[in-house]
Amino acid sequence: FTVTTFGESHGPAIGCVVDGCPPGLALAAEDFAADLARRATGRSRHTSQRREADEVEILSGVYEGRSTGTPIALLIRNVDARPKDYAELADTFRPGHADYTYWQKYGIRDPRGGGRSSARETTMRVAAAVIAKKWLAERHGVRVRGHLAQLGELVPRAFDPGAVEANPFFWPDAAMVPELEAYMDALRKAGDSVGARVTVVAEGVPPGWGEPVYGKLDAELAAALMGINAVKGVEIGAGFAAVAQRGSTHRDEIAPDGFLSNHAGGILGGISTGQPIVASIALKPTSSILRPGRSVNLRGEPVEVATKGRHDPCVGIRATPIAEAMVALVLMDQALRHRAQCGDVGPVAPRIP
Ligand code: EPS
Repeated sequence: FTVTTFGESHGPAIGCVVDGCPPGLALAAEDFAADLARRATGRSRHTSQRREADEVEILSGVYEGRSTGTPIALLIRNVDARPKDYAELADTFRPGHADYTYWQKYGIRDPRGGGRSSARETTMRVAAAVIAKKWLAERHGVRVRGHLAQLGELVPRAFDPGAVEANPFFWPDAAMVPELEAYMDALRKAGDSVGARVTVVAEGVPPGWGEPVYGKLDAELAAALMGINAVKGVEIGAGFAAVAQRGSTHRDEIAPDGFLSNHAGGILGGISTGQPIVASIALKPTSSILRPGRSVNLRGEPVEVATKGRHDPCVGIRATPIAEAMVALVLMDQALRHRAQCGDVGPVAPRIP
């Protein structure tokens, strides 16, 4: 199951090709709306104010409402691109942005909003993952859900799964939402940005998905999650907290009616245990900020860069559906690989619930 995306933030459209979807999956353009709206810009004052409809057109691979097994091409037209806003950026590099590395690599770049490096591209990952989420849910009862686990210094004081979709932050503690709003308002006024942590949990994954040496499930999740714009760290289960744990604590003891903890994050030896899969990402503060910063222009002369435009003061706020998407894409790929190699083998006794 592979996904390729194409398109630039201020080009005419963005799109993707999804290869390897099994035939027979019911799919319609409406299936994409909910997750795309969860990720979209302009849905609260705390994110980029660019107004994109993010309406999916299915160009191929679906006939009479069902996947045919052939490549599924999806297209979203950019309707609120403003390429002229980026004239100044063409001559310099935002500190902390991929502007500089794209230039060094290709010697040519599309400076309009970052072009290909803009988080606009993540729209198509979320769209592609709608297919994976649907197949995983229908075939295996797998549910992939994320939440914002830290915003700058703020950490949830309570965890209520029901609260997550009821606020624009995907925050699991409803009582703290006014605090987050005030925090973001102050940050925006200061022309600055902040980092965040997002956690994704995949429930219902059966034991046995993943490869033991190459293509470990956790390695593929880490690569996929690290491939999201602005991600600087990935943790599976206890992650870096494992450094200070004892083996007697970290190991997840097993009883006939279940594991007694989940420090492993649902993966042992690269293979799913049947427990919830838990992955977290650290997102850096947005580099496109109003606060002036030092840089150089194309001639190597010192300049000051202050990025205007419609940027997110915290990219992590919209990252929850993107992280879910990457987890779902990896899980679907691993599910199909498991089926291809092991067919009907497993789960075998003893089955730990
Ligand atoms: C982004 C910068 C802004 C955001 C964009 C992500 O866009 P532009 O490319 O116009 O500068 O609006 O987000 C989206 C357009 C989107 O759909 O997510 C960035 O620098 O990553």
